[in-house]
Amino acid sequence: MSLPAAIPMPPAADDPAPRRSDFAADFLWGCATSSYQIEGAGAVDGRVESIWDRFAATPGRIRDGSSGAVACDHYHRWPQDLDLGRDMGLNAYRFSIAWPRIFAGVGARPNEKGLDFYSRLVDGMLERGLQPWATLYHWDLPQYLQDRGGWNERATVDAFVELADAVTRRLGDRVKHWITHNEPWCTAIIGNYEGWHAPGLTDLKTALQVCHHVLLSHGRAVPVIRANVPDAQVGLALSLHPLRAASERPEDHAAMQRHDGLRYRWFLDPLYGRGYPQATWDLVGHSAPHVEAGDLEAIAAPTDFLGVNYYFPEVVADDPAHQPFRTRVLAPTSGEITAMGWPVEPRGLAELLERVHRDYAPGPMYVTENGSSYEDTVAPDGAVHDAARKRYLQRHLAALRAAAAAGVPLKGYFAWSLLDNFEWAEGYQRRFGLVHIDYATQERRLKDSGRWYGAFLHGD
Ligand code: IFM
Repeated sequence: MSLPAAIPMPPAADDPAPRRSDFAADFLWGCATSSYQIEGAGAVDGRVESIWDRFAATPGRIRDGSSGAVACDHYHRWPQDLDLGRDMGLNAYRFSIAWPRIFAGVGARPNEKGLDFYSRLVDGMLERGLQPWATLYHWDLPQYLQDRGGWNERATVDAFVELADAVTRRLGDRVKHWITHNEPWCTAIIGNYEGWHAPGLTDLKTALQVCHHVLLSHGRAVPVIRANVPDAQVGLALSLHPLRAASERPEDHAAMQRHDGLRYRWFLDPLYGRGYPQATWDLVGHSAPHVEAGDLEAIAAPTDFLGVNYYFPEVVADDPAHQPFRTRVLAPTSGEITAMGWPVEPRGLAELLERVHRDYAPGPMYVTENGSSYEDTVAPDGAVHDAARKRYLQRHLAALRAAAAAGVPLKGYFAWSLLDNFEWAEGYQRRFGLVHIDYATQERRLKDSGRWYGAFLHGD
């Protein structure tokens, strides 16, 4: 397992500007979004409460006290949003299914109005030449399932398989690309151990059981999707970071290895048939998940691609105060950062993709998210001159080209995100879109970064 040794890479001299022709002619170019972050229409057409509605309604959970109740009103304005994607020159669009729109309760029949919405949306994509990429779970668990224990309960695995079945039966004639889960790390660890995402729990044992059930639900959904969609391409999207040790000290190197065990191998090892990494299993002790016979085989169901979401490298230090991992991820103290406080390191993208390819050979790989948040303003000329985001995008596409040249079987790239949207615990204060949203008027405005992406896609 090839974890590179330590410390930040030196800033690279600028790579030549990327051109579309640097990539294969059939390369997919998309933008990604997720249901809760953009749809709004919280109580329309039979949608029920999600854990994010409940979390957002809890004082102090969301930085600006907001919620996804209205968001970008994409539920009603999707034709305009898809037009923007088409005009930019995208040939793919990644969206997610809101589970609370599909099942209103345990034992309920699928909600036809919810399915109809996604059916219309998919037709809209196909009419505009956008290949639909559907994610089945991007964090908006129905609250009624959380009330029964959420992902900590094995029954939620069955409920997810039922969701996968209902949705792929309805959309599988037109949607061929399926992502079971987006970023299981966030579902499990941020939501149940770090606690700053819904449902807001802070218990390691719960988080690792949630993680196991999320991975199991992925593996159990794969054959169901294949049965309903014979020509399906199925995978999942992981959020991953290249790691750096905070210093040359052996303690920091060891901390980086321990962090790697949880952040990277805890997910990828079982997905690619190696079971949970023993060192991490031993480290977590009684917090290790309950695993039943056959679970690991199910999790390792063969997939057609791996989605990688990349934002930034993590710098890890030894921290004896943080048991059992004794690790701390450090905030950057120098260098370029985004409004999220995340370091900008395009080369990290190539490094990460090369490592995953080398370690697991997952087959075709897609960058299923990559993007940046900046404090955008509308200039007097009516435009959003987001030069930093444009540069971020250019430099990451140059890194993508480098990874492809190094032999990574890259097949596509999805910028996060098409629209500014509800950035979870940060509310609307953090903007990631290539399209600016004026939340007071719902006016859409293509930013300079979106214009650049369009020019890149329309160029040679
Ligand atoms: O907005 C999120 C998205 O929902 C999941 N990946 C990271 C993005 C930026 O934080």
